[in-house]
Amino acid sequence: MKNIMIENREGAEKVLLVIVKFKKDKVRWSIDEDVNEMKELIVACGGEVVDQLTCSVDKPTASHLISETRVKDIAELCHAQAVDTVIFSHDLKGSQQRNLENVIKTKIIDRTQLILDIFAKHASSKEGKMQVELAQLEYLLPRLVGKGIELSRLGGGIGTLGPGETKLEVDRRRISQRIVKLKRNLSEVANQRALKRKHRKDKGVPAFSLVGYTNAGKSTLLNTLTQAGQVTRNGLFTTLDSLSRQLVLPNNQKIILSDTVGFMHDLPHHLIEAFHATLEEVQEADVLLHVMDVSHPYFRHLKESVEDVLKELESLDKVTILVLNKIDKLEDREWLKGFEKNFDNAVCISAKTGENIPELLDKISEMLSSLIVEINVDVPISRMDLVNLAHEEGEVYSIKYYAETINIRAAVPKNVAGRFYK
Ligand SMILES: Nc1nc2c(ncn2[C@@H]2O[C@H](COP(=O)(O)OP(=O)(O)OP(=O)(O)O)[C@@H](O)[C@H]2O)c(=O)[nH]1
Ligand SMILES: [Mg+2]
Repeated sequence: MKNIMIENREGAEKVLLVIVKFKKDKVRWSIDEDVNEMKELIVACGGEVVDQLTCSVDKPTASHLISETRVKDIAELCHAQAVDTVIFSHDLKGSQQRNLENVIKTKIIDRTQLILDIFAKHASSKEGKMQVELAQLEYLLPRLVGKGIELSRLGGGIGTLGPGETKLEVDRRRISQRIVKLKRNLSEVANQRALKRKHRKDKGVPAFSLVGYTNAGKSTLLNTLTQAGQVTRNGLFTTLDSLSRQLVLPNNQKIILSDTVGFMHDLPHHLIEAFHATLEEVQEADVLLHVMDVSHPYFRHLKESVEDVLKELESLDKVTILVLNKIDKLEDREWLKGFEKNFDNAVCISAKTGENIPELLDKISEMLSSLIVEINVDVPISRMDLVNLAHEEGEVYSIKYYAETINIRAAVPKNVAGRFYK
């Protein structure tokens, strides 16, 4: 699908940033944090913020989200600064976006559109492109409904089907069909991934998944540990696809390490849904490596946002190693020791310089041994299902059949061990 968001013209597009804050919201993000992140997103889209304005909203209005006075302020600023695009830090309904455009006479974009635009720019694999297109179309579809009202007016009075509406219905049908096709193709991709994971599981190779806020250094760490050659860059949402590599630990144990798309606070819901196939790597992982950029001024908030996304993926309870990355950028490291002590499994590293990587590898080995338990158990002769379970989930040392019992000796994942003792 054509890139529907900011188009990169010659020179940067002049942007007016509108930060929307709801008075009664108990938000953990300060205005500065919102401004900084929105600016990074805008830069990633090829825009340049020429001015900014904060709208403190008591009650959002159905028509424009913000008050009419503020809409006028924005229109004046746009005129004075020859702004090309106004970008809202809060999502807008289709009707609000159109109403704002009618008054302000400038292109209006919301945060979700901005994020979708970056994703569209960075998607390179077939799967990545399909996932982005799905998210874009799902964003677009409900917004076309509003346009229908407008276009049908052009068509004439009650009962007349205007040409605009006919075209709109065709567009809507085409988009809906395309969504169905993309979902079907993506579910095939998900099946292929599931099959690959099953092969790995059959071989008993544990899966570790790198997760974290965008730009935390996940891909850099994958490269340092496995020479994967993953693209890394100082910017938001560099990686969109999941990439898995084998890592052999110093004690010769093998694991699979996967890199994936970075998270962000208030990530649009249908983006998470569209990236279902990619994010399944996280959901299916045995252990998560949560990579944090500790040189980021608000890294504690970023950690909470990552945990929000993990919760949405039902993966917050997974065994997790907290990887406190970019320590080479810190002048003072004393406070970090205190922070590290708050967690059972935290390791301070620099993925870039390689500092403390051996400690991280030790931690990975340690987690690995805590995931597996050895069992030596007698089960009733009728319980062949448990023999199968031992073969499927673990490493079988011996199976001995007696008159009424079966003796199973095996190493199995901790989370299934209990089933043998019921
Ligand atoms: N100084 C320093 N820079 C680092 C370190 N790790 C990563 N970086 C830099 O941080 C930037 C982001 O790194 P990436 O590895 O692309 O980050 P990511 O988490 O994969 O980001 P996304 O793919 O966007 O989610 C790059 O410029 C890296 O060179 C580190 O330990 N120290
Ligand atoms: Mg990356």
